[in-house]
Amino acid sequence: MSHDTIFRALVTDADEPLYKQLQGNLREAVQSQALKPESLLPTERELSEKLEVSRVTVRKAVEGLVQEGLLTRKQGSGTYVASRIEKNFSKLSSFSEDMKARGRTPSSEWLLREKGSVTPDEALSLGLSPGTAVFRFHRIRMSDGEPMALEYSTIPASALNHSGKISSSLYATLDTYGNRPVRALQRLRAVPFEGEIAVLLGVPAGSPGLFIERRAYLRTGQTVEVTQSYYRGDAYDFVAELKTGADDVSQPESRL
Ligand code: 16G
Repeated sequence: MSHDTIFRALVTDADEPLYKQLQGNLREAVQSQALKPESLLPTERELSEKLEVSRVTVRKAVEGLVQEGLLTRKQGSGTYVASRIEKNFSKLSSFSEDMKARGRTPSSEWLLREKGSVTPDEALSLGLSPGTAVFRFHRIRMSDGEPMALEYSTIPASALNHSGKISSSLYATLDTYGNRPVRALQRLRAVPFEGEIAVLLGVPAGSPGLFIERRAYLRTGQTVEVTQSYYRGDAYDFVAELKTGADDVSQPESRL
C-alpha cells in the first residue's frame, strides 16, 4: 500500500489549518482507495513524526474523520478505514455524497419515475393543497454496483421546476434549482426485509434492516422531500454525535 498521499507534506503557513490539510489528504487516500476499507492507519506517533506536526493536530484530524464515519477506532488495536458504511446521522447528506466520500461509486436503478397529483396522505405530509403536482421517484441505490438501499421519494414538482429529469443525485438536481433541503427530520426503525424488498436488495428474506423516513425542508419551512428508505442492516452503522442538553435549546418544531 502506498502512503504517499497520507504522508504528503503539510504547509505550515497556509490559510487552511494543519489538521484540515491532513484530513484532506486522508480523505483523498480513502477516496482513491490508496487506503482500502478495513486497512489500518499509521499510528498517531508515526503520522506526527513523519509529517512534523504535533500529536494534537493528528488526533484532531483523525477524530473529525471518525465522527464523519470515514474512519473507525478499534479499542487497543488502532484506527481503520471503516468497512461498513458509517453514516453520520446528524448530517443532511445525500446517498451520492456519502458513497463518494468513501471512494465508492454511487448509481441507481430506477423502479419508478412518475409525475402525478398528491394523494391525501402526501398532501398532509408535504403540506401541499389537494391536486398539487408531485414527482415520485423509486430507486435502488447501489454502491460499486451492489444494492445498498431502496428509496421511495415524493417531491413537489415545483421544486424541480416541473422537470422530472434528475441527474443521478436528487439533491444535486434540487440544488441546481436552489431547492436543496437545509433541514430534515428523520425517524428510523428496525424491520425485517421481506418479499419484494428483500428481493430488490438481494438479501435473504427476513434479513434485518432499517426503515428510515426523512422529511426535509427548505429554508422557508416548505417541505421539499418525503423519502422512505430501506437501508441494509448488514452494510450500515448509523453514527451520531451526542451532546449534553445544557446549552442546546433547539427542539424539533414538527413531528414526522
Ligand atoms: C439519502 C436520504 C434520502 C435522500 C437521498 C438523496 C437517508 C436515510 N436518506 O439516501 O432522503 O433522498 O439521500 O440522494 O439518508 P441522492 O442525492 O444521491 O439522490
